[in-house]
Amino acid sequence: TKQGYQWFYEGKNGWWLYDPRTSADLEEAYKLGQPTCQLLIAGHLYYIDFNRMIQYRSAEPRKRRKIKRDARRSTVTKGIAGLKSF
Ligand code: V3L
Repeated sequence: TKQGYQWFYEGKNGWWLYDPRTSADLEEAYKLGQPTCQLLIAGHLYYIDFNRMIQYRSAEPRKRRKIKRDARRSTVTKGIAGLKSF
């Protein structure tokens, strides 16, 4: 999330930013070259798959969301982690 990149997950008709703490954890795992990581997000364990660029809850593995790592200014966001920005 430094160096001008941010992490996003898919919402309805747009992208949400991850919360800053989760975003930092994602960036660290990504930079280490880990193929996957597991993160606690809002009290639920999520799997992140960096090869497929998806996230899903361990309890609901069929419900997947796309994720992306993208340049800071190139994506219009819905907000941060479910908090809408206007
Ligand atoms: N960070 C925060 N909340 C999340 C995340 C995440 N990375 N992933 C899922 N949730 P699922 P619209 C999203 C929430 O995939 O209107 C948005 O943040 C997710 O919240 O089945 O469709 C909004 O709050 C959902 O409430 O594990 O764009 C909300 O959806 C819940 O976890 C509506 O967004 C289950 O998601």
